[in-house]
Amino acid sequence: MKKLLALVLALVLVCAMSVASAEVVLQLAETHAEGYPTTLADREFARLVEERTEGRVKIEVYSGSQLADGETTAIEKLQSGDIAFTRVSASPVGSYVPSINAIQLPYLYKNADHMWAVLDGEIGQTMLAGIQESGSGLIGLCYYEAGARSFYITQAAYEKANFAEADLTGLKIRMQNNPMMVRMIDLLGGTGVTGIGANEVYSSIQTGVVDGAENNWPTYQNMSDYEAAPVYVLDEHTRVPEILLMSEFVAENILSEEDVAIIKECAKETQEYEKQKWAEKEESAEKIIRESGCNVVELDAETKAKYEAKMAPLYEEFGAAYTDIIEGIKAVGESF
Ligand code: BDP
Repeated sequence: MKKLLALVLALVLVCAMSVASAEVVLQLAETHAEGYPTTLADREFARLVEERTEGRVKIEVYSGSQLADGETTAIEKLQSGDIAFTRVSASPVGSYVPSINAIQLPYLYKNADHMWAVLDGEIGQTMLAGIQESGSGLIGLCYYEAGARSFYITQAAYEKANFAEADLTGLKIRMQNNPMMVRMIDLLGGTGVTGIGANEVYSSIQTGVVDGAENNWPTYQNMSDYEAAPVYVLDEHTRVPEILLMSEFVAENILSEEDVAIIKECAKETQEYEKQKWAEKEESAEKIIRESGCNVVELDAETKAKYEAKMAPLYEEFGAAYTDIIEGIKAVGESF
């Protein structure tokens, strides 16, 4: 009898051990193509996780919006647990976690270093933790660099509006899925159009659904948007970081606490890697665009101040609940 009991116990133990070491395969949804800085970082993240969990957790990276049609869809698939990870812009996250809007208001940062001092500091880390605490079903793992965003339009649209006066009257501009970003265009006199994925902007401009969009140098170049909308007006209205997100459902129901901790640590480590890849890509994208004969319109400080003044109501409309955070961000900027 004792022998039988020992055998059963041993069997249970072996089963438990094989369950604990069973391999879990998870998916990561990425909008950008292979080779783009965020995709490279996703792959580095997957590599680190597999290595550190000794093969228990494998992450498959699906680039080019293969897994989800648009970042909003990807976020929703994380909430339901259909997808474990996604790398998205902070902008669509703001629709689910409004506090995230406080770190992407227009003309909030003096430069990239100022933004990183905030994101790596107490404010940024509190905001990242707030993604889960808000009950969104999402876990913020880390931030990635995404430069400054500026408007790009067709030549006809450029002539129709008055960019020197921050007046976009009559223009339809594709914006990210975030009410704050749509309101931004309202304030300039134009119309914000949402529901168009970053990978659909090129065709939407070509078919006249919109007159243009706004983005950083790498996306403007990588998505070939500069061929459809060759005027790039460098107003640099926002610095919107990227965020690597994890599904809370997956973290709580599929993975061990130990592996979730490893995943969080690996994600943080890829931040510097992405920033390095970003710097290289930003430089090469700018070169390609300038050499292509695009009309790159530089704005002086006085003109940029006109954009800033027109967009200022967003601080009241979307940032009123976060004035302490916003003041904290400005305070960090004093040393930059
Ligand atoms: C790019 C972001 C990407 C967004 C895109 C957009 O890297 O995540 O999908 O902007 O405008 O800069 O939607």
